[in-house]
Amino acid sequence: MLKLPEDFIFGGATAAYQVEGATKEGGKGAVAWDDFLEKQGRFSPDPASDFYHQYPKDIELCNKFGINGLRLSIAWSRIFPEGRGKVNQEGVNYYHNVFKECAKHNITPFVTLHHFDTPKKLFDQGDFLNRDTVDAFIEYANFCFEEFTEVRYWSTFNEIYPVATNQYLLGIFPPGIKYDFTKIIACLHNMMYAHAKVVNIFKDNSYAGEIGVVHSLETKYAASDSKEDIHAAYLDDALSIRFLLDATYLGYYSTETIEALDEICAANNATYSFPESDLIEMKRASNRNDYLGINHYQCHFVKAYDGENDITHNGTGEKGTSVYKVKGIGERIYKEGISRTDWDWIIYPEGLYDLLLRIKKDYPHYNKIYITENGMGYKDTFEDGIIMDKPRIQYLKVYLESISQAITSGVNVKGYFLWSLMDLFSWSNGYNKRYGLFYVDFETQKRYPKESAYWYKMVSETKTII
Ligand code: BGP
Repeated sequence: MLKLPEDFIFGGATAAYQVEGATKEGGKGAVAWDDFLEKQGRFSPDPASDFYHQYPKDIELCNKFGINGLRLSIAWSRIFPEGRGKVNQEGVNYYHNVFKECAKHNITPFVTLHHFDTPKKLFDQGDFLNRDTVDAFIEYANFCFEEFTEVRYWSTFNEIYPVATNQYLLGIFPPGIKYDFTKIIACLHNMMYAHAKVVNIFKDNSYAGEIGVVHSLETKYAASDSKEDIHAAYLDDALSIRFLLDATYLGYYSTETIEALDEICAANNATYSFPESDLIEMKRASNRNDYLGINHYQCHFVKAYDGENDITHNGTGEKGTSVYKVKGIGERIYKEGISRTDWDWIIYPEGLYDLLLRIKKDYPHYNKIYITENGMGYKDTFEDGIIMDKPRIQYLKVYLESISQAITSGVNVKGYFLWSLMDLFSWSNGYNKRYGLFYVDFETQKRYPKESAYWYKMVSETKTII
């Protein structure tokens, strides 16, 4: 049986918009998602898990189930309803109360400043394609560092690559644009630049605590040994992994990254430019990240593809409906004998092990790593308050084992935040894709521990992956 270190954090992960609900309460300003979801008419972000009102209950549950870290995000528009300018004191007080509750139960909060929810006013002016948003984000971050001195762990952004691609490649996040690589690259770079600026401010002002960024990193493998498939996997990797890690840890884009970008841009009629002054700022930040947060759920097998762009997102849980073929990159395929979830997410824990080892090798000054999200979306069934979720336990077990093996191989992983603490609202899947350790009856807002919650408690108490 594999072990995890004594000081390992066993956390639960959430995000403001996915758990709080109360989107129009407490002086909160609008975000682009409010209108986008209303227009789609598939599901509403209210009540979500009603964390806005239920947080004392949820934080107490953490404590009862051996969870000693809570990953959460601050809703920018609760603090600055218009994105910048006037502060909403009610929002500020709310987060102080949440942190107070965490302290009461010995739970360490890991706080993300931006988890997909730019205030609408800034979003409508171009979101991170507009450098004004970068300036507003810096003001907001600075405000939080000054105000929430009880917080010790900060992350600037959650998942820059999915922000860029869900907004401008898949079109499943507002503003719902597809296949626009000029926008994708500008968004990736501007957010990485904003991250660097904020890290530099944090360090220059010697704020107490630690700062990092949370990247979604899903390992890419070639679908076969052919030269073409190996190249397709390299291109997919360059845009979704190497670009971000170069920006974070080198402060510039390596030759491999630039060559891949040029090839992708040529195929998609796209352009990019990275101002020299941005790279100077990024270089200064590249040695100052205290940690890297990794969200990892799956990996991809990539095969060469020369057709037109063709993407269908499986947002229903109907297995086999997902299509991902991208011009100038490749096609993501399923592999015989490798299982996947109903949402077509490939379960392949070796992918996490390989990723962790690669980071250690390619970016040796990464400092330390937290797995900030990992978990299994599943259609849980509820019978008289009993939720048996064996497939989830199996999923968590194999991924925790790969983390333990990576630690044995010398990677400094300090904690794990299971996505998600309780069932919550999923951006493009609504409420039937459940991830929680705690089942939420969304009508009554009652919480019920699943079988996995008892299992996780045991692992956290014994540090043994049973
Ligand atoms: C990550 C996001 C989370 C969460 C999770 C599961 O990308 O950071 O916010 O949504 O993925 O994704 P989904 O809800 O699409 O299954």
